[in-house]
Amino acid sequence: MSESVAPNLIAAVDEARQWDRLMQMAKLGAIPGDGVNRPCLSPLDREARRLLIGWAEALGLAVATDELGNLFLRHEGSDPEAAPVLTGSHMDSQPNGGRFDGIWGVLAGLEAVQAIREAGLATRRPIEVVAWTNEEGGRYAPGCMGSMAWSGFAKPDSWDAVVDPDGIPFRAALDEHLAAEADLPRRPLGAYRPHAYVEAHIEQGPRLESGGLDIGVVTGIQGSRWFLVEIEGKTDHAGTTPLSQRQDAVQDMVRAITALNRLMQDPADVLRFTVGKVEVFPNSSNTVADRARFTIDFRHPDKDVLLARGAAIPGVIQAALTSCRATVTERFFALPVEFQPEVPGAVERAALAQGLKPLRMPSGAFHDAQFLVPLCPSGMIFVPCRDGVSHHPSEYSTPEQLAKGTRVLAAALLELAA
Ligand code: HGY
Ligand code: MN
Ligand code: MN
Ligand code: MN
Repeated sequence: MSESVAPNLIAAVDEARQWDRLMQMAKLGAIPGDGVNRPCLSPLDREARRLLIGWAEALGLAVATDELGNLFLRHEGSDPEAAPVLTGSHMDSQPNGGRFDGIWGVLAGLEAVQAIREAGLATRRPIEVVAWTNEEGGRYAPGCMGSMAWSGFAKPDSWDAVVDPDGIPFRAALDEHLAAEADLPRRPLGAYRPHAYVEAHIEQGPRLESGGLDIGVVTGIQGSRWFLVEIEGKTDHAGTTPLSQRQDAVQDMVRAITALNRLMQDPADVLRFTVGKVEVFPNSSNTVADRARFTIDFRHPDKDVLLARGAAIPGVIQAALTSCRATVTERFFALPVEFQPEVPGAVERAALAQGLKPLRMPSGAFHDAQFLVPLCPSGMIFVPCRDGVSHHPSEYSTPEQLAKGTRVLAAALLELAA
């Protein structure tokens, strides 16, 4: 496509329609403070999917799902045999999440396709909008299950026994989900190799807003590793058991986390290390805990650091314990990725052609796009979010910021689907 963008395409992207859809979605799992809690594979998730399917079918898009519950909305091109251009993100949220993380990328794809159709612009390639299953990894670890299974990066049966906080195994939740959506056409997992993949997402950081910039042209995504650490001691009465005779799982958990903090020292402040979830059993003020469990979320843009520091985690934990035993299980491992030049190029051209201010930047958050890189040219579009906040009810982007992102997405899709 030429440097200028089809003006009728820009006009066809409807800011109010997109915002209205977002606010309708925000009601499904609404929590105080304008937040959302919409776990993957839940009745709320299915209600949101039915709402999306309704909009897609009204547009004349073909709807299909697959054995992992990934949802595809297909805009036909003049050459139905051509490899589709794929866009989308996820609809599941954090437990204390916001109204934009993930869902905007899915609705931006829908809005971009609707604008292309309403502007009467034909594409040679089909365009498919996808909602990936379980990107957040909140209910079931790891995250990005849908895109990892679809791209062949991971085998779904390796997650069958993973349980959610209520003890429901992943496989049971998925089977229930598939039964509830048995009316939808179902594709085999990993149906095709896309021509390209573009994911629109809020930045989840402060750079665009603080720089007064409109569009993040995402160049790559840092690496992530998740571990679950289970510490086993011996339960005892808090008033009668001498300290010298205790196998206190909480005390040893504290020692282990303190030792990990030393391992994760980084003067450059590039490394990210989070213990976000801690569970204690029996969790009683006057009983010495016999079990403690905590999660590790470790991230770094450099593969060697990710490998070296990650490999050291189990040994550092074992060395820190004084009386308990620890089991360390790795639950997610995504290497850093650099996006191939085609998609960032298309995104940057679309932003400049619309007189917007783009910034080439890496992503600190992981995304489904990470797992499309081995399959096809992939990339992402970021828009600013208020104070860079995400994974919190106060997460916010303005209707105008989101519409600018969708206009760039629409133009990039039009170029890639030519
Ligand atoms: O955790 C992440 O990076 C993503 O927002 N789920
Ligand atoms: Mn997300
Ligand atoms: Mn997220
Ligand atoms: Mn994502």
